[in-house]
Amino acid sequence: MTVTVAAGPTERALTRGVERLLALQHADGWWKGELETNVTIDAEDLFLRHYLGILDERQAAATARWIRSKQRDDGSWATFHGGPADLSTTVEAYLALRLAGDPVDADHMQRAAALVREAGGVESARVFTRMWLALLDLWAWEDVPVLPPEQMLLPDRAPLSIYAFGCWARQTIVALQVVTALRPARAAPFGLDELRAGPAPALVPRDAWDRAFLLLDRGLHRYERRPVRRLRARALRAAERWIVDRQEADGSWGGIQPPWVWSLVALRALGHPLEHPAIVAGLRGLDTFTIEDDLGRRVEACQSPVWDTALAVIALLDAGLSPRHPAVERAARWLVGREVHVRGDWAVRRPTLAPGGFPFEFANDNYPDIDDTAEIVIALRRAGQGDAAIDRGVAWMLGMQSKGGGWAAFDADNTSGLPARLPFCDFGEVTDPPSADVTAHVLEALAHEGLAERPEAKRGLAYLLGEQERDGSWFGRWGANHLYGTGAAVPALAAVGLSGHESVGRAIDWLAAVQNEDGGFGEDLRSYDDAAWRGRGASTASQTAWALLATHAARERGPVTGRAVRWLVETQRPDGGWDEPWYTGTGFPGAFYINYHLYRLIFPISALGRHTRDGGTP
Ligand code: R04
Repeated sequence: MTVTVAAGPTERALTRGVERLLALQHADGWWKGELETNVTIDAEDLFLRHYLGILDERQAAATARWIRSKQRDDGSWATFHGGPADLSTTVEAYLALRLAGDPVDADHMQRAAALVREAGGVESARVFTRMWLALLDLWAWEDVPVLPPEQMLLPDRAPLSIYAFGCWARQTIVALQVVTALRPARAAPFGLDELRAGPAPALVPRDAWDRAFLLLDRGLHRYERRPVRRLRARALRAAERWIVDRQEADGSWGGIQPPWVWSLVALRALGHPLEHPAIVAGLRGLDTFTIEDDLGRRVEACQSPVWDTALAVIALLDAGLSPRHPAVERAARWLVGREVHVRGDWAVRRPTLAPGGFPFEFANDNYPDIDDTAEIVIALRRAGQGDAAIDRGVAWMLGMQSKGGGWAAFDADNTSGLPARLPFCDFGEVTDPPSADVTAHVLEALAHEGLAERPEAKRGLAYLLGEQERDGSWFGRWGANHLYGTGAAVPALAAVGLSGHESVGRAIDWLAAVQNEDGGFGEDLRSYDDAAWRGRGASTASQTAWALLATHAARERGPVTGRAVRWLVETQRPDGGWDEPWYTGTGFPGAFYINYHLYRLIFPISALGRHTRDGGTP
């Protein structure tokens, strides 16, 4: 029963938060917070435009302003707020500023260049960075790993077929097959000698696989000098068709920047003019991912409208809004219309499964996201809309379960260990294995649908319990980090009736042990590399809310909960929102992080809503 107490501070905070969220809804029913990542995305936008010959001085200046505003005191750039110097990011930011006209002898440029040299020079930058340099004729294509387009001719289920890679890597690889085969370049109007530090130490193979793949790369480099002409031509045609077939309605590829910009480079390198419809649509789409305000010009690496909207609907219902509230109705109706009715790449592993998933972005028919589908099933059921879409979404999720019982983001059984061993793959995850956070969301959705007794749910539960760490927490693959995993897993366990399970008790003990002095919760991104940082870091609104989702599900009403609620109430801004410069979203652990600008509002509303509606907080 909902207990309505006289509006105390918690209720007032909740109301203010809800009002702010309602004010941010788009007229069509959706929400979309800025998806902030790092300046490589902005730098690469300038590289792309330089290569295509469409770099506009005004755009370059506005982007340069943004990039300069993110420079650290030591002259470097990081990949997230408060993060350490990152060599590849600094190289790309520096070169983008050079393209925009910043002089080599400017103080901020000299500090950046010195830092690059100290950190090993361009020679030690990641493969992607060196490929961009090659496109600007600042690096030899010979000195990047080879990605032969002949890979397209492998059977779909072959060990190193493109379908052995996660969809984000797959789409980038097909574009890069074309690019590394054709070796296009448009010279930058400057050199980069000031960034060199001498040859990078040769890679030392650690085992037989490393040796095998280094030999393969050497062999491929030799093959590249005299490819079999007819085979090469056929492979390039296959790659081109694959790329053109996968462009989305908004002009993107997969709704994410890396395959998008490299696909545009590939199409141009194949000889298509800028007027080619795919290039026109691609460039126009990029404009819709570009934000320009007084802070400068920047490009979103991805957009999260479907994800944000599903989570916002859940939050508003948690806060006590009626499913018939017009904002909820409009949002739910918009969500129903986002269902994907066609097969995507996922069908390679599940050829007989009917479509029924939902994407993360406005347009991504080829790669619906299992995580989004789970949250939408929950949101729509609670909002009382889209029965048929819910059923298809559930059937699709059930069919996308991986062999081990877990669920991944975009594919089933995408777990090969081979892709990560290629010399090309030196950045981020390249496969899409199941994770605890996605599995927890699916399990919660299945339980919500009354399907907790289905064999798929039982196997999902076993997977999830098996993923619990010895300290009682769960790893967060797509959110930072053990607070995100635990904030997903405990509500899922509660949904299947296990709120009193010893595993939940251990999770709550872990939360109690990592709670900050100030009552909030925070987890530094260093936790991905160093277990000492698990659950530790400056308190943030979203991470405090995740902890509260767990304590709520565990029916823990003691001081841990009370202090965390108080932290949220006391740190709320007068406008109903929260500040959150810290990144709490994860693209690739250890490599690519995301600040989802609505997380700081949506998750506190869910947490405060659930806690106040269940009888108030201690
Ligand atoms: C939050 C959970 C929903 N779902 C994950 C979706 C995340 C959407 O945001 C991104 C996805 C991305 N993928 N790949 C990249 C990427 C960036 C995002 C990516 C980034 C850099 C490079 C290559 C790929 F912001 Br380089 C899938 C589970």
